[in-house]
Amino acid sequence: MRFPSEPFKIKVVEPIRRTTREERDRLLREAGYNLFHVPAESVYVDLLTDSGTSAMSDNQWAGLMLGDESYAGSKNYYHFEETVRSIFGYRYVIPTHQGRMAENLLFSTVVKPGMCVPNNIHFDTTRANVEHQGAEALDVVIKEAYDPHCEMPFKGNMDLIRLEDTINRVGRDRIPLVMLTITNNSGGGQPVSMENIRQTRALLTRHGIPLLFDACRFAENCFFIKERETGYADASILAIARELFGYGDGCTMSAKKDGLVNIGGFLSLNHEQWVQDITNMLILVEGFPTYGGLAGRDLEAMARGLREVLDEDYLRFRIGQVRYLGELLDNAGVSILKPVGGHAVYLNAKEFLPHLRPEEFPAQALAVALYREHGIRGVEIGTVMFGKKDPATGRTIYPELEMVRLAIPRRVYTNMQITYVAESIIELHRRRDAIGGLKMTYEAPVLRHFTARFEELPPARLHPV
Ligand code: PM9
Repeated sequence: MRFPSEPFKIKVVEPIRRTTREERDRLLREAGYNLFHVPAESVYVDLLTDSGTSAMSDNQWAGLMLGDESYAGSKNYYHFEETVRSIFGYRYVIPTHQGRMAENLLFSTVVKPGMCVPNNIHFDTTRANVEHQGAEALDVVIKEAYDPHCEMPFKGNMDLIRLEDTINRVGRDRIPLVMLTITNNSGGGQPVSMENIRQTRALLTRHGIPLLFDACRFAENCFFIKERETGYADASILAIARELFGYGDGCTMSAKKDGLVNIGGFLSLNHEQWVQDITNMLILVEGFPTYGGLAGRDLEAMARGLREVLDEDYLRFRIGQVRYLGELLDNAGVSILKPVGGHAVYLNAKEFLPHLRPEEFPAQALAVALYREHGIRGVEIGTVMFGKKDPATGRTIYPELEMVRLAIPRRVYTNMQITYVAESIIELHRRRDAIGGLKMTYEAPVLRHFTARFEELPPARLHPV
């Protein structure tokens, strides 16, 4: 079946409140046109993120009741540790309350000012944590990743020629590690192939540089390998994951994605000295190494979620649901980033709103219009999130892609709700000429998208549907 139906039935429901256009218009004004500041209760379909928004299974909820809240040596930690080791294969397992803490602990331990950390594309928290150490966060993805129309099966791949040039230019001593983000969130949730991972490993072995994975969406990446890469059609997701992680020296993980939990993360590594230093820091900022900022019950839910996410029926539905939304939009002539990625559909705002200039934040304007007209919340992944000021000229350097990401929470929305999203966007697309741009009136020095404020520029009003 091309779009598999839900491989679960619904046991508990959470009512959604419908709002009026007038109410959403007021909420937008109060939020400074920043959708992070709109109350979730006033959103009909919330596609802001797939992070921490999963519906847990009955098995995970049952696991919560088995939480052992001992300060040290909780039995849930041992279950969690054994689960992570059996999937990822690294020796040490360090729980953290979410992914960015894993990044912070890693980079504050191994990255020094003036160093450089290459990645296919850094996610925003990863980039910010590298830069916070006074180091350069360098994106070395293949150039096709920046072409929204280029259909390639593994558009998240590392550009190996550029990576080798970077190592030769920067010097091995200034590169403490290389990362691969699977799937590549900032490039559209695109997977990295096993072949590319193998070659990245071989290159780094020649230079004596460790390879780490940003593993947030590892199961989705493994499913794409099974679907698209020769030789893997009959392999289990677990076997693919074991091979993939076997090419690395460790990983950071936000379990809020493919851990199928609402909070949690971890670091898993082989490097003993790093682990010792990270553990000392963990005790200072998160907690004892057998809970790392989480409750025992959270560790149990994470252990169970990491097993469930390997289920092929689940992954087939998951990837199929995202693809379903992408194909409805594509067939209606709405420009999206192609091919459709693992966790989200990305609207190409430059082509959706060709009448807006880059400095009018087209993707943010599109996200605002989608919420105002239809109660759907997406997130800007473009100039607001990744635009930078050139320190020499003060001018904005615009990112290559200007997109609105519609991230689908795992096991949360029915295909009918996804159809509603598609129809709403197609309707908005028909009347896109009436969407005006935005002017930024406040920005924070780092991760500005979370707190930025805007004013609307005319023409700002669409007529009610
Ligand atoms: N990603 C996302 O929505 C949540 C934060 S921004 C709304 O995509 C990668 C590839 C991520 C990621 C979070 C993190 C950080 C690291 N790497 O949010 O700290 O996509 O658990 O993880 C978000 P935490």
